[in-house]
Amino acid sequence: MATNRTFTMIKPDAVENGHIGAILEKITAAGFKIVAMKLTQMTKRDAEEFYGIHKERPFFGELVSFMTRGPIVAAVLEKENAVDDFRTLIGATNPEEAAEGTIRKLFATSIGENAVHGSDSDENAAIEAAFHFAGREMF
Ligand code: 3AN
Repeated sequence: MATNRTFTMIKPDAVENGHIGAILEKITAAGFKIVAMKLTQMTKRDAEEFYGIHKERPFFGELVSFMTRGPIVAAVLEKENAVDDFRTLIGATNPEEAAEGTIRKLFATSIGENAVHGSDSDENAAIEAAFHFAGREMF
């Protein structure tokens, strides 16, 4: 059953480039309600666990060092059909392939440094939200 919730991170590149406010504006303008949010920094161990599914991929080391190099904004978002609608709003993994107006088209610089994360399933959204937030931090 759909939970109508998804998990996102504004990644270190977008935080460094001063895009937190503009990205949150796009997210809320698209009808998502923020039900949890914080500025935090992942440790190497956190990133290795969070991205464990990619550990055999050639870019894994690069991904872990990128995701730990500075703070991120972690958030849980609520909207009907949240997972799919948020993936549409952020656009393709590679910003060169992302549709016009999507967050990655506007703010990402490369396939590795692609500004935002969005969960790929309801199951992963719940796992990823619980990774970053205690129950009392989600509203
Ligand atoms: P998405 O974030 O669109 O779900 P995934 O799950 O395939 O994409 O990849 C997770 C993260 O790994 C991406 N957001 C990106 O930061 C990084 N990544 C994916 N493919 C590459 C690649 N070819 N080279 C470098 N980093 C990549």
